[in-house]
Amino acid sequence: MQWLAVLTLTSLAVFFETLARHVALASDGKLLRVRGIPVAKSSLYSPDRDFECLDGSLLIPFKRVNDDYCDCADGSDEPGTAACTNGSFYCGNLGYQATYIPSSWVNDGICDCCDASDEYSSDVQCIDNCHELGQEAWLEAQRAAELAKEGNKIRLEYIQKGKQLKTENQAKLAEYRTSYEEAELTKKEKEIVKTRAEEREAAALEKYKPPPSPEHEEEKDISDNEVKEYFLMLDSDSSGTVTIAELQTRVTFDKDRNGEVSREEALFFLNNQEELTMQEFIDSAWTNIKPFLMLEKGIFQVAEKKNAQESEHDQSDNESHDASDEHHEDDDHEDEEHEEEGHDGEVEETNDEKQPEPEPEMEPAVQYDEETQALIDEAKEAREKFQEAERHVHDLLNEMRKLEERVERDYGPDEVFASLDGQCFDYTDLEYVYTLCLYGRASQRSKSGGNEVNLGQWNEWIGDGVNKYAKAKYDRGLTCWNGPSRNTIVSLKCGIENKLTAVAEPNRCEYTMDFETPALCNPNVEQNTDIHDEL
Ligand code: MAN
Repeated sequence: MQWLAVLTLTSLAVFFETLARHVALASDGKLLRVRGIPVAKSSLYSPDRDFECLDGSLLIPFKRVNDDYCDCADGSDEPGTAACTNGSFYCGNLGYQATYIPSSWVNDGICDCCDASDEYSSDVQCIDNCHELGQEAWLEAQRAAELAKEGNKIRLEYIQKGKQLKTENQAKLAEYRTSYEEAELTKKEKEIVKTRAEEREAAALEKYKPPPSPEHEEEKDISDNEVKEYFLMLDSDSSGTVTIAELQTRVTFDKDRNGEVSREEALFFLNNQEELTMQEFIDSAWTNIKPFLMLEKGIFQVAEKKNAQESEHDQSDNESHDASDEHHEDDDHEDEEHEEEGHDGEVEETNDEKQPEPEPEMEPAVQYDEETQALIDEAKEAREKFQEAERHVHDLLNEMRKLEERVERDYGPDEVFASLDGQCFDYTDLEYVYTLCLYGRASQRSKSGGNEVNLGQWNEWIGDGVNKYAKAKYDRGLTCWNGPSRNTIVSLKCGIENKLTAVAEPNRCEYTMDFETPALCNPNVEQNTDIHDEL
């Protein structure tokens, strides 16, 4: 038994040491025992001279040390009795871990020191079990050392992966930065092309606009009541709010005229809200919507009306658009008449749209002359290319931000935690399944169903000194009813595999989690076995 041999040698050494701690040599050469003090303080308790209270407040004859009467204000004259309420008694605990207990515990009938030294004159029979405790502690220390050695192999792999990830991320980031600069340039170029194409398109479309007449302008102006009516028309399910989905059924909001109203387009009109009440609509959305509605009334109604009616007259109208440029003046005039019809048509359509109607026609059916159509197509293509370039810049920026965050993240010594970033672990108790995602979030889901509850978002490492990576804080979780937002403190220690081993909620909405990981198995660093060092 290897431990026995080691323990015996250690024990002998400690025994003599401890013996020395408990005795003082009197002038007659006799060993005088001074109870309750360690060897380091024995020179302060010399039987050859008066005793000076350790706080320097009083000098008393040595015979008054441990005479069961408290003389010193700091309790230092009675380390081995319970006379002073503020004194402390030193347990040598040979074979285990020396410790101090309050002097008031001396001879109180309870065994506090494992060597039984605190109950030297009480009725209780204490058994010296320091050796057993020492043996257990020694075994525990052995197990911890073994675990650290095993786990260390995995830790070294993590370090290798972590360093590799860091290099890769840095390289990727550099690439993204270059691509981003290029993408920005491309976007600017596409923007110039788009602006020019749109200018040409707008100029060409001018001739399709009705000539401004005061009467016409007045008609087009939209009164407050009409805004409300318009809101009610948009609110097709009469829910009291206008939503993105409701806007997406209206051609009016197809800003880029690509045949569909995207979520972004709908958000633009709803002032970046998912839905708006009538008042919010009037206050914040109307300003954005009005110009488009006016434009629609000015240009597109004719088309919609024409579509609806499919009149013979429209046929001839279309034909007239196909005619040569010289006839444009006339065409415009005809358009104007139809637009007015269209305006009437708008009211009809408005009423119609209160019922669940099929989606309105998305393509404006105005037949433009070839040259105008070509400019419209060109502008459309330029817009699409610009949007594509814009999306590319946006995506790159997102990726770059994510990577920057990763590159700057504290992955511990030698990037040991890097390969665990994003990995999640579960723990199930009677009521909940808890999930911990490293560098992500902690969450809780009731076993009886319901939504996942956010117990906190990764924040930072908060361990003390060399143990910085033994504790992590997750906060900004779901707000507790009538309380703060939920948060979780994770305690980490060495383990052969990554594992969430315990979860508790010591205070309402404040959680603790215990997590084992090979990332913390380092034989060169003190393992968490308080006793190991004391033997
Ligand atoms: C939920 C859970 C519990 C928490 C209460 C607070 O039931 O998140 O952990 O204590 O809410 O109301």
